Amino acid sequence: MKGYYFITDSKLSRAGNESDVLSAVSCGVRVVQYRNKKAETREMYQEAVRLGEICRDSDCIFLVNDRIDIALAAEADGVHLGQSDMPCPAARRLLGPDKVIGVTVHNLAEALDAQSVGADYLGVSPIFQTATKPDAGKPAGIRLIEEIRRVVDIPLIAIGGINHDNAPEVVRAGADGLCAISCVVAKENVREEISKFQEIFEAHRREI
Ligand code: 3NM
Repeated sequence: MKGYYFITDSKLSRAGNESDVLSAVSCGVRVVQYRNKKAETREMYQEAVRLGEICRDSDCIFLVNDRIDIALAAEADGVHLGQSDMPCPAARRLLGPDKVIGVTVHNLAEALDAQSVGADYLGVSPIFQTATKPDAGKPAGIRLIEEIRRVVDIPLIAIGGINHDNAPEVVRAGADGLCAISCVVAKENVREEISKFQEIFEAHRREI
């Protein structure tokens, strides 16, 4: 779970989720998260099946945000859970030992807890101010990545207000991956934006 981590956003996307995911896998993205807070269950299921097929064809991990039922029905590789979603141990009982479970954390205590209950990776957020998720809360800054990095072994994916200018400091702080939504899907050339993030990641990554 290294490098740029892709999350869909149908509200911000210019080209649509399917086109965006095709662009992401064509750039070599290794993880795609299907996040859709608005769609009805039927639409979500159908879209998850289609996006999952695209990812499977490219050996890319396909995760569903929040909806364990959709992840199971669409045979996704796992889920990403927020702090108000299903608790990780309950999700693990439903999904079994082999599925990937990511958990969003906002502080060190949440990070230690998520690791101890079996999360496979952490979303660390929000690093900077973001308009994409209005209820994201106060930006934590890169210090939160450094702080969590010192005590947690599982991969850390940084999210929230990340752009090409601030991405280097995020990677240098110890993030294993980084995600930017508005700076990618709302832009004209999604591939170009992702490739720039991948270049930044390779230039600044630190081996741990
Ligand atoms: N989760 P952008 S912030 C999906 O803080 C999401 O948990 C967040 O979008 C959190 O890259 C966020 O446009 C949106 O700031 C990030």
